[in-house]
Amino acid sequence: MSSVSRRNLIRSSVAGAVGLATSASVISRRKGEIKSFVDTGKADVDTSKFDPTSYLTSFDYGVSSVLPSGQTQREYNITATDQEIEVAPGVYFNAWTYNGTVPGPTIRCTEGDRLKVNFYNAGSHPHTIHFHGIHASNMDGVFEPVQPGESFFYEFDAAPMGFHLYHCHARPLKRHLHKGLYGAFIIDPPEGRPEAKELVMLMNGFDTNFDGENEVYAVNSVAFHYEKHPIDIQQGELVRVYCGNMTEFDLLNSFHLHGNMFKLYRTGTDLDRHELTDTVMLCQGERAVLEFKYEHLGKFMFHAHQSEFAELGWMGVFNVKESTLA
Ligand SMILES: [Cu+2]
Repeated sequence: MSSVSRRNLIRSSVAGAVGLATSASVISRRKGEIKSFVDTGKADVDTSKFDPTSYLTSFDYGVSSVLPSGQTQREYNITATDQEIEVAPGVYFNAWTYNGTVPGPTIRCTEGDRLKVNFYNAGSHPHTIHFHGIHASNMDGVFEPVQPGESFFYEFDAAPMGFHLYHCHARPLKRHLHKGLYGAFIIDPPEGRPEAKELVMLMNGFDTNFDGENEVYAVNSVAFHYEKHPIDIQQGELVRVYCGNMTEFDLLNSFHLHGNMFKLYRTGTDLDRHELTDTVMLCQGERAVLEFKYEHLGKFMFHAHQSEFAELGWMGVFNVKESTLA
């Protein structure tokens, strides 16, 4: 039995003193690790290398041009590299990255745009880029592993509108994903979405001691970053979160919002149909667009509703301030 299924068996064992005792020891061991990673003596990660706050609102629209047909073309350059990243102050992880960061750049375009992606593999293992969405089989990034030192050129028309992902599809998939080869892929509807403060949040985790489980959880890679650096929003302002789950090893992750409810648009592929809730559970690779406005001022938490993940780093705060909007 793999460690993953064993772990989930432990978690799902509802009754029995043996099961409960095992769960408790797993959690307390991991709580010890939280303490050690919080107490490395370093106040914060080096945000000159990766700043989760600026990542929230950084969108890569590529180099755009207009084709003779009138279609917009967007060209992106993506390079895979082996790179050490800091997932909590003083806690480092040997990642594999797209363009040097985990997650990679947020690729953004409009439905119907022609996308050209120049992929170069400067890493030490074969990689690919598999985009979610509709495209030809030979552009799917699964059958042509790109060897170190080699390139591949992906070309397709962006469809359908929604919140998608891209990630490496080389085998073993679990390893290539967990190492950090993924990013957000937003295809805007041709008519756009209503004006909002837009934030990208990819939920992820890191196995820092190679035991096949995550020791650190986060949104956008750095444990507790948005608790330490709350995200300012304005009272009454429409906020749109593109929330995706790229956590490996754990089958589910979740987003829970305090003091409010959000409109949940699953996969962001429908502008009208939504559900009103304060918690969404997402499987690996699943994503959603969340929209909300805050009525009350002050600090409000958002975090995984799996308490263990929240305590191991997946915890943030929105700071709602008086509106300066007209
Ligand atoms: Cu890979």
